[in-house]
Amino acid sequence: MDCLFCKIIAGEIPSTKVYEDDEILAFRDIAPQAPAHILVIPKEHIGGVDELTEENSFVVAHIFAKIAEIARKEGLADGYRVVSNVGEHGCQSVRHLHFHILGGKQLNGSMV
Ligand code: DGP
Repeated sequence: MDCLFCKIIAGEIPSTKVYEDDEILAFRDIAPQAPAHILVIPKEHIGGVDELTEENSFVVAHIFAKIAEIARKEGLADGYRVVSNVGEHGCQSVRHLHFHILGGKQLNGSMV
């Protein structure tokens, strides 16, 4: 499958890893939009939030538990934003489920 994030998981494309276990990988975004900008992805290929089901969504609970841990380690005690873009209207550019952690500065209050 020609998926950029699957290639990052396989080590075919280098990344700056922040956290990894059997189920998930967290790495720094190549084009950071905040002082801290980390992507957290499942190792299983799931296209996006729109491909989550009762069968595969257990990994999302794990991802969010680790997001809290990662944010603490990154020193984001003052807060941060977790975002998952979905599909064309959501401006999703990589069709592999991912959650952006954005922080390290006062973020804009507007969501769109
Ligand atoms: P989205 O637009 O929500 O699908 O986010 C995709 C993000 O992936 C975007 O913020 C930039 C990031 N990205 C794209 N290519 C690479 C890459 O090769 N390495 C890393 N670390 N991040 C990438």
